[in-house]
Amino acid sequence: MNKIVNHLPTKDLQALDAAHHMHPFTENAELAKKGVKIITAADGVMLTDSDGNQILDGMAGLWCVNIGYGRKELADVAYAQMQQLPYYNTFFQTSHVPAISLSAKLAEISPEGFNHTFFATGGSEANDTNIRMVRHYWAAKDKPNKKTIISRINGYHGSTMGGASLGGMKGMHAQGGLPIANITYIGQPDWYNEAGDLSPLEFGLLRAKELEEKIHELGEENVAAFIAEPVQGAGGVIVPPESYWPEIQRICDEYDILLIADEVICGFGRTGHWFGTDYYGIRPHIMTIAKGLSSGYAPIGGSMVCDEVASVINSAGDFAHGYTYGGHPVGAAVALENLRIIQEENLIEKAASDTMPYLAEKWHDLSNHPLIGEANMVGFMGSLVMTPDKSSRAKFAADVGTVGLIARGHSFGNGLIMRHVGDRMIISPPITISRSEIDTLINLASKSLDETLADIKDQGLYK
Ligand code: PXG
Repeated sequence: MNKIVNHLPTKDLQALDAAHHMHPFTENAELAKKGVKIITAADGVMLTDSDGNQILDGMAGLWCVNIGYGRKELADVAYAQMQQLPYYNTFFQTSHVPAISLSAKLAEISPEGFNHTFFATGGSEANDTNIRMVRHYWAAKDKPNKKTIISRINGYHGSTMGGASLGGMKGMHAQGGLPIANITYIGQPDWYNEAGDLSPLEFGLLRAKELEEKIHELGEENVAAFIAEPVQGAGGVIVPPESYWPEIQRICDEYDILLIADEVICGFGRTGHWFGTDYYGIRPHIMTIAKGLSSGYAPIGGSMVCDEVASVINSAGDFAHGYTYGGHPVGAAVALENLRIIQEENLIEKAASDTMPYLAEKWHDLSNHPLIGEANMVGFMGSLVMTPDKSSRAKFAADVGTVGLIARGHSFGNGLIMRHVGDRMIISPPITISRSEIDTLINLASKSLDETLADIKDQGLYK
């Protein structure tokens, strides 16, 4: 393999980064002082940094490198596609082979009735498409007032104006005058933090019924759609109680609104099925896809659209919407090869029958740790909720995220990428992670929790 190894020393790269590179979701000034961690290579589940350290990537990049790093087949198709047709678009009555083949492949692997895809370059753009598509759909059906989209507090749907508005992240709304008009929110099904004395089943129903109340409040004639992630990812791997999705489905069926499942993280094997909607038995009208679609090797995303919605949109004249790089030939070719590998190597079935239950058992054992109040795992999406008192599900007295940040520091220091969202620790490893790599992940996570506990006791935060 041709490895690119020659680069400047780490401190020079860090200085250049601090001088010229603005980072997303980062306190840039703080980072400039500390010096950024620079990843230079990766193989399987392991990253290499610019000092030659090996790090186990418990997050599959940003929840996306589902088949693991270093699959040369994907590089080969990208190279071949760039030589044959590096770019063409699908506007104005043209198309190209990779976009055609990928849309057909997606129709094959997706749930019954999903035979159409509108491409974008990532999840945010695809969710912007969804906002426009569902409003256009209702307008085409002579119901132009059906514009409002209901979403959830602490949901994540991207970072564009539309995506961030669909998301229910207060910190994002506070910057840039969001949300855009006609988007509104209901509560999230976070039993651990928000249920009080209710059982998970009671609380799941309660939170689902908020959708019905919101529809009544707004008037069904004004509601276009409800959007949600099957399992909230960026919100902290919040696994809804079992009662939640069936009740949401009942409400969506009963009222005349569209259901958008944001599969950007849950899709392409992460839950042990092709889609999170398969895991929960949900029947959406639109699915947002990105990330695992190409395992992150090239940027591509899209909206998978059910037959009924597609037929209305396709019969309503010109859908005045599209992105220069939507369904880019290189991204589409890479995605197709990624799906071929997932399918031919039975990666989802293998994980679901072996490594996923193996990790789940060990992950749940971590709830015996004095710091852990609850361990959640769906497929390969896991969270650990840290608490100073398991019996009362108490929060730490320090600001939310203080302990999470300490735990993340220990984890990175121990060579494991395990992230924090507030005081929850989260993982989402490549679906190809092996049993022995899982053992390593668990040992490093456990060691990091021990060190965190010792630290916060020292600092008087464990109360
Ligand atoms: N929907 C969901 C469910 C996502 O998780 C997007 C849409 C937006 O996709 P793009 O490709 O535009 O980023 C996402 C992205 C995190 C983190 O910190 C999560 C995402 C992106 C960046 C960071 O967990 N999810």
